[in-house]
Amino acid sequence: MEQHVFWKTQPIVETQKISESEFGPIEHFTIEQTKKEPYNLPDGFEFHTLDLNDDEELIKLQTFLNNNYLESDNENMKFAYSIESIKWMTQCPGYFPELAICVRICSSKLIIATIFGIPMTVKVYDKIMTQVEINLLCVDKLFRNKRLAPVMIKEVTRRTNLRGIFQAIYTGGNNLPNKLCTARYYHRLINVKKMSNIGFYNLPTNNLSIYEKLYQIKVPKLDSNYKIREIQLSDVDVCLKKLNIKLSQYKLTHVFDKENFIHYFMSKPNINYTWVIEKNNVITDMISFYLINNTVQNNPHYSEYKACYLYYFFNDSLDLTKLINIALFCAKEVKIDVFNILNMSNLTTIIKDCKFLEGDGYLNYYLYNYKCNSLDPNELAFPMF
Ligand code: MYA
Repeated sequence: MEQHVFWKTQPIVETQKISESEFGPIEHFTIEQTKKEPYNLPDGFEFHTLDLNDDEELIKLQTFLNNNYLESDNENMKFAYSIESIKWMTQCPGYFPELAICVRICSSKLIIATIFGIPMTVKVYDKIMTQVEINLLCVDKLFRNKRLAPVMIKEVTRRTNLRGIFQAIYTGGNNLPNKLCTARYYHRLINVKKMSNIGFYNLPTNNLSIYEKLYQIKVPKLDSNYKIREIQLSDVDVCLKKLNIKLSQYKLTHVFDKENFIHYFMSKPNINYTWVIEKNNVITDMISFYLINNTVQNNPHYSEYKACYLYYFFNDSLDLTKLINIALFCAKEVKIDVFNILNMSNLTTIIKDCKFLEGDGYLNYYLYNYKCNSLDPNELAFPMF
């Protein structure tokens, strides 16, 4: 912890083994003691709250993120969020407008840093609480390593505290002292030729047709009493109930209400998709995924690819392998090139049968101002954007 100049000042603890009676907030803050004015920024910079209903602001945000957020090590592949997917990620029902924060250069109004807090109901072990999920922390490449991130984090904390919320959940590829869980990425190639050609996954190019055959997506074989279809509004009550029952078995998960369920699970083309499986006209299984477009640079054949990430599911009837194979089939139908999962929620059991390849990326999960014991990925059902 000592080397973390910022984090050592924050209410976090290094992972340890404690008894369940000690789980809970690390510090007991109140709204009254929360600072009422924004944190100071270096001269020439200002905090600005982004108006997520203003298309011009959204375009500026999109440009900033797509130039500065996540990219491959060689910078050839970059996330390319659409405006609609940014809105979906950040504007859930009951979102707090003031947690869409950016730092701008005062004179030019150019965005040089962002951070977002999205309220959600989170279950940690057996406690259910309102937290914010922190996401899209990003500093312009030209302004990195200048200690701007700690100011962004402190400002989003201050604004969240003023809402009476004192805990947060966040993820990152980086190693911070209070790591709660580490999950690993696995990838299922769908468009083998494209993903190999752009260097997403290196396969022997002289034998590509063998791999194309190996990774061919097959039409799911189901008994005639099963039907696969996209979710409809009339499915919401039953799916919400079944999903929350399934999620209640995990030690770190999201608890959905109806409004949030509709927001996160009704399919929106090129953003997120949910399929349900009916057996004798009764919904028994559900699976969803969301999509992130990526740009590809320096490639003569391809300029983009579509990745999707497994989101939430329940399977009361089908085995998990069958359900994931259905998701792969549906993903191919909407032209996804690669299907990504994290090895949480017992998904390790399907990796081999569904032909997922081990990735080199890891995702660490963290809680802010809450102590509890670390988790095995199988105890977690918490996909994050
Ligand atoms: S994860 C996505 C993170 N974004 C990217 O990876 C995009 C590309 N990278 C960048 O834009 C920059 O490198 C970032 C850091 C912005 C990441 N989580 O300003 P600095 C600490 C937590 O000189 P920069 C996501 O969005 C670092 O350990 N801390 O660094 C979730 C060091 O502190 P210390 C981080 O490289 C974000 C200090 O900042 C992260 O210019 C959750 C260095 O600052 C990180 N990802 O900028 C945030 N990266 O010396 C926490 C660096 O102590 C939320 N640092 O080690 C906490 C809860 C808040 C709400 C609470 C409410 C109750």
